[in-house]
Amino acid sequence: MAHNVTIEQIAAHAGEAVTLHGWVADKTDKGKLQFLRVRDGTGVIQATLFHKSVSPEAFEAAKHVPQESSVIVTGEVRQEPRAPGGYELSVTDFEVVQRARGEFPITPKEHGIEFLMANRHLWLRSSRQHAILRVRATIIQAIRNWLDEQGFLLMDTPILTPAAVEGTTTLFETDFYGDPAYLTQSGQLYNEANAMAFGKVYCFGPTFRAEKSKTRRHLSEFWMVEPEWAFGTLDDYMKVAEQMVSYVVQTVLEKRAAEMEMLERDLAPLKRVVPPFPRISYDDAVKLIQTKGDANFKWGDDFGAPDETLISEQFDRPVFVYKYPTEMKAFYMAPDAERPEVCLSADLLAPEGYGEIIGGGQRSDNLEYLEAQLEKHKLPREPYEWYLDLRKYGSVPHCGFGLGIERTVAWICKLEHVRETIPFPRMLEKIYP
Ligand code: NSS
Repeated sequence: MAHNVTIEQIAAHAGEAVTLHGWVADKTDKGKLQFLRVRDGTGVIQATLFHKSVSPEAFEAAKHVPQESSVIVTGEVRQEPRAPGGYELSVTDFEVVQRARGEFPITPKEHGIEFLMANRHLWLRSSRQHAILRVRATIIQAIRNWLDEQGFLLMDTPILTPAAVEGTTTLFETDFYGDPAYLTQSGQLYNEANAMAFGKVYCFGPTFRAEKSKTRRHLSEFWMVEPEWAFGTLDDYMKVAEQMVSYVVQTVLEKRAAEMEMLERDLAPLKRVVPPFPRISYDDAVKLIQTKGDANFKWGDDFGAPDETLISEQFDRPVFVYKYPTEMKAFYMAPDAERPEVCLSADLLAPEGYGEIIGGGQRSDNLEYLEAQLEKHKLPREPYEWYLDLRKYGSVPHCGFGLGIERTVAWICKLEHVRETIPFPRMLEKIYP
C-alpha cells in the first residue's frame, strides 16, 4: 500500500511506495521513458515513467499530459544524488485529475513584469515565488513568536475607522451606512487604548494607504505589526525593535536556508544583524547628507531614497535615525522636552539600500499638547475624543512602533520591488487579479 506523502517529507520514505498529489511542472519525452517534474506545493520531484513499469493507459496519459495538469502519481522513492532534492520517483501508477486546457501562460522563457503581474494567480506556482512567500510566512511566524514570548498581547484593531492616523492625504474613503469612513492606515491609536488597558500589546493586520506614486517600496495595502506599551520611552522602543528584528533575521537564516539559496541571497550582511543597532540623530544625518551627498539638503527636509541609502551605508547593520523635526511627523509624537522642535520619534533604516522598514516613537501623553496638535494638523476633534480620553484617565509615557512586513521581506530576500513579497499586491491603479 502506497502512503500519501508530500515532497517535503520524501526523504523519510526512501525505498517505499508513495503517492503524491500535485501538478506537472514540466516534462521531457524520451520515447520509452517519460520524465515529469511534479510539484505539490511543498517541493518538486522528478518522476520517471518507464513504459514497462506502468499500464499502457498511464504511459499514454503521461506522454501527452500538458504542463500544469493536476495529477496523482504513485511510485517508489529512490535516492538519486544527481536529482535536485536528492530523490526521484520510479512511477508505477499515474492518474490525471484534470488535463490543463491549452498551454500554460507562464513558460521558462523570460516574461515581462506586466505580464507576470497580470498572471499573478499563476505566477505564484513558480519556485522563486515559493521561496519568497515561505520566507514571508517565517518572518511573520518569528515576529508573533517573539512578541508572544515577550509578553505582548495580541489585540486586533479595526480596519474601518472614522479618522486618520498618518495624515489625511493617503486615506482610502469608503461609505459607512451613509457616513464617510476610512480604511485604517495604522492600528496605533487603538493600540494606545489597548496598552492603557493591557500594558503590552500588539496588533498585526492589513493597513491601507492611497499612495499616489509608483515606487519600489509602496503598496496600497500592506501588513504591519505594531507593538505598543505603557510606561515606555523612545529609548525603550529602539531596544525592543532591534531585538525583534535581529530575532526575525536570525530565524530566517536558520529555517529558510534553502529558500535563501534559491534566491541567491548573500547571507553575510544578514548574519551581522544583531543588537545593538547604531543610532544617529536626525541632526547628524542632515550633516552627513550635506557633506557626503546633497549639499542643498536643509534641516527639516524629509529623506529621499538616496539620502536613506547614504545614511545606511555608513553602518554595517540596520540603523535608527532618531528625533526628527516635529513638523515632519504625525500629530501624536511626543515633543522633546528640551527641544520641542524635534520629537521623540525614530525610524529604522534597513541596510543595502532598502531604507525605512520601521517607524515609531514615544507618544505625547499630554492632553493640552494633543488638543493643540489636532488643531495644527487641521484634524477634527470629534473623532479623536476617545483618544484624548486616554490622556485624562491615567496618562503615562508610552511608545510603540510599526514594522512593514513587505519592506522587511524585500530586504531579507533582497528583492527589487515589494510587489513580489505578498501573494496579491495592491498598488497604484492595480487591483487585478
Ligand atoms: O507611517 S509609518 O512610518 N508609521 C506608522 O504608521 C505608525 N503609526 C506605526 C506605529 O508607531 N504603530 O509606517 C510604518 C511602516 C513603515 O516603516 C513601512 O515599513 C511601512 O509601515 N509602510 C509601508 N509599506 C508598504 N507600503 C506603504 N505604502 C507603506 N507605508 C508605510
